[in-house]
Amino acid sequence: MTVPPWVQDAVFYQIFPDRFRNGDPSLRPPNARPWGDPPTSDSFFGGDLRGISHGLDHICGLGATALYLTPVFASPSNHKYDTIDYYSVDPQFGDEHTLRDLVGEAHARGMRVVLDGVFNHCSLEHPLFRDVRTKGPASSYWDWFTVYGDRIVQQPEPNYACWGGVRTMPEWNHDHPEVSDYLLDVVRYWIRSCDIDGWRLDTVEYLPPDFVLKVRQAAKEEKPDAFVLGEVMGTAASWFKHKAIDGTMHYRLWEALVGFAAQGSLDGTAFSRFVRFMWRSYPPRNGRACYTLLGSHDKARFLTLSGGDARRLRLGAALLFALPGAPAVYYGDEVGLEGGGDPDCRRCFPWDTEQWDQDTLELFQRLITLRHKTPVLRRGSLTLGACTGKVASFVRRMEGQTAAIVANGGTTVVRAPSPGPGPWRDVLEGARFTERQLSLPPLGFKILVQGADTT
Ligand SMILES: [Ca+2]
Repeated sequence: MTVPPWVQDAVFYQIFPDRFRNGDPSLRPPNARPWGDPPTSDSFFGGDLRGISHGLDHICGLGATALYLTPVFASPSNHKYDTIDYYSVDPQFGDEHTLRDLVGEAHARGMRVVLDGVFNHCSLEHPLFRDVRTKGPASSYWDWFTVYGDRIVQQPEPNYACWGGVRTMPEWNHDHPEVSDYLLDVVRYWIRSCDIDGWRLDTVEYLPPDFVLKVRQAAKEEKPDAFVLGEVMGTAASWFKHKAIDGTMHYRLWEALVGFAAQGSLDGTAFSRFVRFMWRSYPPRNGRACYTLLGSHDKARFLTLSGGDARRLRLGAALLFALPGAPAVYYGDEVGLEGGGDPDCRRCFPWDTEQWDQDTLELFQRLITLRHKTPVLRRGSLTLGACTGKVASFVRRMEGQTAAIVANGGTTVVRAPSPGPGPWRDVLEGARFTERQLSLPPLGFKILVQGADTT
């Protein structure tokens, strides 16, 4: 199994396109809300693909090297997880040319672009499902869906397979060869037409593994180093065993980071042992290709889960960028954007820099720069240092370089053992470190490196 080598060196930036930036005011959803209003489950704000192009300076300035966009294809909703037409960019976002331009601009900056593939289900208004609704079993597409009866019934309960029982999201019948072919053609089409670099597969646990395997094969046939990232909420070990995906969205690590850094509910030992357990649960090539995150469109913002305490967000970020995986920044986290659960975690990006938490932004930039210039943080092994009380300690090793992070999840000053014999370089302080013990302020951390120079 070959996992694309670029992924282990990548830093992702996730964008919810309606909320990142309005780059083309002529593309305006009906009833668009003023930028920055509180989002609701059905509000639109007018962000678009041109806006993402305009935001590339900010994203590159942060140090991100890959974009993950939530769905961009034609759909009636603001989140676009209910597709109407897999072959059209949603007209509120732009068109195929705008997407091709965006990918081209990203590539020119050395960045990759991964799109969201929602292949489990479609919209109630997808033309093929409409055909089934209208014609019943006489429709040529009747077998493309799973209907329990001889006509479609939506109320009070849908009588057809639909995602999570949501009647507006009928599920494809992937066992039908024509359905599989239809969706696999979509996988190929956007790689060929816009040169995208991979697919994030929505709700992959609901898809037949054989179909997911075919998606991965189709993507690699079009582009050998295409990345196939699955949204697996539980453990992804069986998906890796079957070589169906390259990496997963690492929500299990996210839970641990929230527990240790945001909420203080996990102590240093429990947190670090869990992280090591997760790392050992996956083949290293897949572990390094896991999309590790502090936030996403499906979770309350890390800063909000931290009770608004930016020190906790920074502690989470330091761990995220020092641990294995392909770390991701959810748009706005880097400037201290807050938000509770969906839909509040999908607020508009604040382009007024007066609203930014500059200290947090600067730390994200420093951590990402450090990660890019320190190979051991991207490719090294993972072992535990001395973890006691609220202190977690991780050591990363590869030939010629060692790094360590010691993190204090508690709210008092602590002294902790050095992760190993020095001398080390304290890379955030820019100082030589030779002590046998180190002192950490409340919610503080230290990143130490020894071996090959990182400059
Ligand atoms: Ca717009």
